[in-house]
Amino acid sequence: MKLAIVCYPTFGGSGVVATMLGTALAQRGHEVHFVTYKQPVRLELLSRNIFFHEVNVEEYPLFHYQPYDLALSSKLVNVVQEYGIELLHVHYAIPHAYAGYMAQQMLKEQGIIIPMVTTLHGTDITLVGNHPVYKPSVTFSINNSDAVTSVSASLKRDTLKLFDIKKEIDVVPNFIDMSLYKTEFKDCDRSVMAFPEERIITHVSNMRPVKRVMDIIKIFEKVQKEIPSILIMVGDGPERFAAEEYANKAGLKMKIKWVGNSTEIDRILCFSDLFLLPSKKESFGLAALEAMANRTPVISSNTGGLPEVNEDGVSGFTSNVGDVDEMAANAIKILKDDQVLSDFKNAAFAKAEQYDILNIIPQYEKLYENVLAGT
Ligand code: GMT
Repeated sequence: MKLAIVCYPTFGGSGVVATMLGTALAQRGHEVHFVTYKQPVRLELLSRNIFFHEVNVEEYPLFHYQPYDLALSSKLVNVVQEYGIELLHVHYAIPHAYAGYMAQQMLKEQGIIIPMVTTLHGTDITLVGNHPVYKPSVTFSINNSDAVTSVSASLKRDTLKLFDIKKEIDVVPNFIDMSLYKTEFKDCDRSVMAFPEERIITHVSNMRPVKRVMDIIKIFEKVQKEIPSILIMVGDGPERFAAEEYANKAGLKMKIKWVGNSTEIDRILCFSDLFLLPSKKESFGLAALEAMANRTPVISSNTGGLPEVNEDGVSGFTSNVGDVDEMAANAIKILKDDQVLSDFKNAAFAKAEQYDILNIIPQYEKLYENVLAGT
């Protein structure tokens, strides 16, 4: 099959999932064309079956906002015509589903019928898409997709609650390539970061308000009073400055390492003992799954799709959003005893295995076949 994948090329989860999906499909013999404004951060182009098409937006002084969705739909039309693409798979509704729909209409005029699958990732529904300035367009593009998927059952419920949806939504959960985590030898040398007696606690995110970065610092502040530990903060974003300032004032400067946007996430997670994700909202929590695949238990909030991924009392613990005291108490429960920690690590890994890419890719392939059969 020849398909075009539209996604955000950044560190965000939706772009990472789209990249992993496209890469796996290419390995299974499909021809995959990524269409986006920059090469996706995790995309390795060296494959016979992977293509990347950059969307360029010409700047013009008249425009206060450059029309990316127009440039994207035009690019899609060109790529479909030039490479004989059979299907569009757009990740993140805004503006990708809208641009995809426009491309479909333009192609129809030339007698080319091409189906579009839209995958909803979370903030395109709960935070951004739901805003009145976007809502009619998001509703329209979801209802006019040939198939719609959501990355968790929780996100499906939210979509049906917040929008007037007439289309069936299939839940196809996010996934991880477990073969990468099953190798016998792994360089998890923790001595580069911590002393032997210290536990390593980690957080990875874009540090936007929805991640509640201050809660992370407050949880760690309590934990480190009971357990010798360090906190590694991976990523960057608007909440970092205030959180760093608070941490420094609380005397935690030497115990927290802010490493910024790292390309060594798996290496860091591999030597971590605990992962913190106390988000206000999370449709899935891919970062938690990546931690679990690295045998790192998770302390998270119980919002959105997080309880589907992080099983309370098994792969870690879930608590109400903002319940820093309970999250810290649960973190201490996991970290204070070697055997308990080891049990949680094994359980986190076992839970991650449910989301192995091998179980999920066939679901997408089946969906593509159904959609193509319907056109
Ligand atoms: O919130 C982020 O970290 C980025 C955002 C995105 O759009 O890439 O992540 C969303 O999609 C991910 C992949 O499906 C999910 O794992 C995240 O939970 C979801 N974020 C939110 O719902 C806040």
